[in-house]
Amino acid sequence: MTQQPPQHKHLLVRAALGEEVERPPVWAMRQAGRWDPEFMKLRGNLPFYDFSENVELAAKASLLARRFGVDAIILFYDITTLTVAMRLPFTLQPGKGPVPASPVRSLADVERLEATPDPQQFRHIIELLHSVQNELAGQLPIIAFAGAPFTVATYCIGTGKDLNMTRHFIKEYPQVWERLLGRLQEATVHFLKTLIRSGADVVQLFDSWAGALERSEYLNWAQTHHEAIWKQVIGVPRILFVKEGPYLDLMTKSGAEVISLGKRHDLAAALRNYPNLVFQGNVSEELMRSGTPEQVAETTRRCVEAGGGRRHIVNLSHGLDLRTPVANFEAYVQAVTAYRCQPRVG
Ligand code: 1CP
Repeated sequence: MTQQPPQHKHLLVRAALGEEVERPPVWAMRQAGRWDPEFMKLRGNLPFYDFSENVELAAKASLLARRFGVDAIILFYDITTLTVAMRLPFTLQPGKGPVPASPVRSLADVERLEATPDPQQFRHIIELLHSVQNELAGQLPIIAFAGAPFTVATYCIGTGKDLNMTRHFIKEYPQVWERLLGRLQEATVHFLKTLIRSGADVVQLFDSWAGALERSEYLNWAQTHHEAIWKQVIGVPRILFVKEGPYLDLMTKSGAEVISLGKRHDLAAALRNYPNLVFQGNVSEELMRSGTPEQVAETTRRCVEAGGGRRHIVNLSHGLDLRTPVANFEAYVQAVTAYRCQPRVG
């Protein structure tokens, strides 16, 4: 699955492949972001896309979490970075998130989106990957990611996490919606394959808002696309994240080898019920925001115990809240890096 000899495989990659490890690896979704005072200094007043398209700044932002001792670096860009490369520009609006310059409304709008944009269009991401790779010199694996078609489509039509508005749009423009999902699927495959070829060690698909769908909607708008993407995007460990995804039976059939769990899930039960899969999660980001470092350390240790040391990547249920104290993030990482698995007997 990887070109490196086994002794050089990163801890996170070994865990993602279900191999024996000395302790589970740890990182956090949104580890590179506004919760970190060092990030805020770096960010200054630059608009989001200007910041993330600046390779030097984006590389520094990606690498900030290294000082805490995490086991992976996620590249600093956004799920809308790909749609910008497809020629749908966005601006980031405070309190709203990414807003398209001109929301998709018609088949012609969909046709205008480039399904396989020339990698020149996202050259800054490839350069970012290379720059982070140079800086890391093989010390840590690099996670590249994409939004899944459903979640990215909600931003393209301008509804974001407002599911009622999204359903309203789909009722009004069913054909536009279907074509948009198809086009995003194609672009996502192209984008992730390019990043794997450029050296990404792991990829994660974020379908953040699909967890709120009814089962039949999930099957049509999320599951179909996860399966199609994972059939084509191969060669490195793949992680699927659906925020509080209720359909674990479907998530585990997507083709990803790692499934990210939320607070609704029981980690130990998932490991028992799906012996061929690896699970990521599921420390509470609410506790990370509001608890003491001691409480965070204790909860994290319980999560590591529930994982049993193998087939487990420690992470949060969702991303870090921007009010998370630095001392809590330190306590979270240290609780994992201090842990040692009991050697197996026999
Ligand atoms: O002002 C700022 O700095 C903007 C905040 C921000 C950041 C730090 C945005 C805007 N995007 C990012 C980077 C980002 N986005 C990363 C890389 C950094 C890291 O993980 O450490 C990643 C993985 C994302 C992914 C992303 N963007 C998701 C999926 C993950 C999730 O949190 O569910 C989603 C839904 C987005 C959309 C988005 N981008 C930004 C905002 C404010 C939003 C809306 C989020 C919301 O409404 O909750």
